[in-house]
Amino acid sequence: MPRRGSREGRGFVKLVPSRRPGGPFREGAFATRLHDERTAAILGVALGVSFLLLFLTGLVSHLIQHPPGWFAWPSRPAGLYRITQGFHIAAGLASIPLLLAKLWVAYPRLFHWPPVNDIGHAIERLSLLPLVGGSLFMLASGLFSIAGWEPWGFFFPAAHLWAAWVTIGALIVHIGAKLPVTRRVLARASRREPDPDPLTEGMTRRGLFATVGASIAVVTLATLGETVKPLRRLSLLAVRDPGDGPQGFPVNKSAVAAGVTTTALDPDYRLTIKGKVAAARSFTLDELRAMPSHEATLPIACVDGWSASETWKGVRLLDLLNQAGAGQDASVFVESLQKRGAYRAALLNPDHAHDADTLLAYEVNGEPLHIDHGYPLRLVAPNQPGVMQTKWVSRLVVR
Ligand SMILES: Nc1nc2c(c(=O)[nH]1)N[C@H]1C(S)=C(S)[C@@H](COP(=O)(O)O)O[C@H]1N2
Ligand SMILES: [Mo]
Repeated sequence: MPRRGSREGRGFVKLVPSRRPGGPFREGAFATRLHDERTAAILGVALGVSFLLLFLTGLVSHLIQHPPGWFAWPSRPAGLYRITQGFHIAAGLASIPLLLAKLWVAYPRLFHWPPVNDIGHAIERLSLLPLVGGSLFMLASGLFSIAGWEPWGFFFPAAHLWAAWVTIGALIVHIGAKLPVTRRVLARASRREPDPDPLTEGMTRRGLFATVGASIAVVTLATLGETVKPLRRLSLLAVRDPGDGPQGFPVNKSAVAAGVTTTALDPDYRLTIKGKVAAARSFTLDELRAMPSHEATLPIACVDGWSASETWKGVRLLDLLNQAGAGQDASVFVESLQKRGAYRAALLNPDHAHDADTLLAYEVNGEPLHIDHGYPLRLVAPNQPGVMQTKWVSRLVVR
């Protein structure tokens, strides 16, 4: 006589019909090689590498802007941030065709029968929700943000960062679950099978990869010009032309938008230095111009992926710090005339504050700074994100 418990057990299993349903669930419903494990694995490896590099470059950019105690971003090499952030945006854009292809190749797996084999399989399938949702959110929110379109009520960097942790966590679970299959199907690489007949089977696997590769090439060539100047003319999809704007380079926040049109032109303008100094000081623009000047060619590298290298002239921050008697380990909080807004001030770590090329610039490319570029004074520092190159500087607080 069967025990009660086992009969109950069978009753539970019966919730899932024992017969495989038809339609997309039937065996061989997606028989072409475009949906097979090998195609999915190849796209998966490419996407996995891209996502890990996106995560690292994104994390670096976040840490630079919100440094915890253990993190100090160096001021050299001067153009490094331009490269890490330029790469972040380029890899993010290139991942869009890659992700779409991967989802299309893998979607038949949603119709797996039975829906779950065991607990491990259930976890792997559940992790697809944060993985797919997170990936779509990351690429879409990044794209909207660089396009200057933020229809959400939340602050982009925070949402982008938190979704990144969720996505990368789900990705690690996914890699762990798929590693054996991936290794097995990729090891079979050398035994090349003939391509299927394109007339009866539609696109070949090689055709799919060529299409994805061509899409990536087009997206990259049509946007990279916003940071690689020789490609400017190809930049049909780029949001920014790095040569467009007053004095030949872009403006993110204009003087009007920042509300500084009167204060920046005020004849009573003074730059003040205070905080942990031997003596607080203040300087008129003429006094600053009379000090030894220094020139440096440095990029403005925006987190949005555009960048422009210019030749700046101004006083060294180091000279001002020495005049005020600040210590060698001083960090400097640089504040703008702009009263409100997330980017009205930036904290320079000691390395950046004491770099010989860190300037409070009053000229660019031989001309007095345009008001939209920060007249009377803007900060420029080597290897620093654009958001921390404060414009319309009015106060330095030494810490
Ligand atoms: N005071 C102030 N400085 C600022 C900003 C700002 O909004 N306010 N924007 C920053 C950002 S995001 C960038 S990329 C650069 C843009 O510099 P540009 O306008 O000279 O090209 O300025 C930075 N300096
Ligand atoms: Mo920026």
